[in-house]
Amino acid sequence: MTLKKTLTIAGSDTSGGAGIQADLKTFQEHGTYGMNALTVIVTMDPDNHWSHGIHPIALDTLDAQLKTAFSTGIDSLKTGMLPTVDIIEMAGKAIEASGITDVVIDPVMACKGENEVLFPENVDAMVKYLLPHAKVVTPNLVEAGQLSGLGALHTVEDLQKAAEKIHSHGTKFVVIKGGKQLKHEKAADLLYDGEKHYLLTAEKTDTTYNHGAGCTFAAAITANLANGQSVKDAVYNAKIFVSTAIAHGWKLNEYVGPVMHGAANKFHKAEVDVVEL
Ligand code: PXL
Repeated sequence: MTLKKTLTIAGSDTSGGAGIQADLKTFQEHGTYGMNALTVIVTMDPDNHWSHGIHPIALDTLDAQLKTAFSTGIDSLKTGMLPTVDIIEMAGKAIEASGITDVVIDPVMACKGENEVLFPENVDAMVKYLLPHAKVVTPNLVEAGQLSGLGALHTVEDLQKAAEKIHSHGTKFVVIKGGKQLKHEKAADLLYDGEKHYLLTAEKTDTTYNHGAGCTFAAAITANLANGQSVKDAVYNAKIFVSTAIAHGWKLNEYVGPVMHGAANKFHKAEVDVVEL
């Protein structure tokens, strides 16, 4: 038996909820074979309120990993935290050279709870090196505001405008993760295919234990694409997967509560509605 091969080019979240850990757990839950090329190691300081340390991987080490992974014949891939302009450029050029089309770009700009966009110069590099090669790009509200140049986004109409701007950078589909921050009674995400806008909604879960939700959503889309789903089905099923993971979020320690990546295969699945706008 062979398995579909899914690759994440992303950072390590030592606390295990986000980053490559979220991606690999999610790939496993979808029955795909997960591989990774590590870009950065993120640590958390228990003596300083869990503040994050960012430790980028050397460029030649990333280059060697990309060579290893792509030599195996990847079915789909995602990117996550790419901490420097040089790393974004290297990842983008490797993706382009690979010719892989099922590419999900999760344009991570900051960790949840750390509000500042960490490296503003990375936004331009993502637009230049990553978005033209993306089938799907999955920004959250803050990231969509940055990539579109529209700044703070609050409403579904704001999301539609931002999605159209981001689409013009060359990506085929845009998924904006509105999540709980959006002014909407439900947890709503927007899918734009270049022509039509769709709103996907689920019940909001009243929890702060949602660390890793964004990575998990993008990884589930990536695995669903490897498994042959259309983008629309991949996004719909990924939303069910991540909404269920959030509903079963749990407390790791006094600072962080990760989603439960495997919840959708164990518990009752969350319900998701889709409407065309
Ligand atoms: O959730 C964003 C994220 C992505 N990737 C890594 C992270 C985080 C947040 O902690 O550590 C490696």
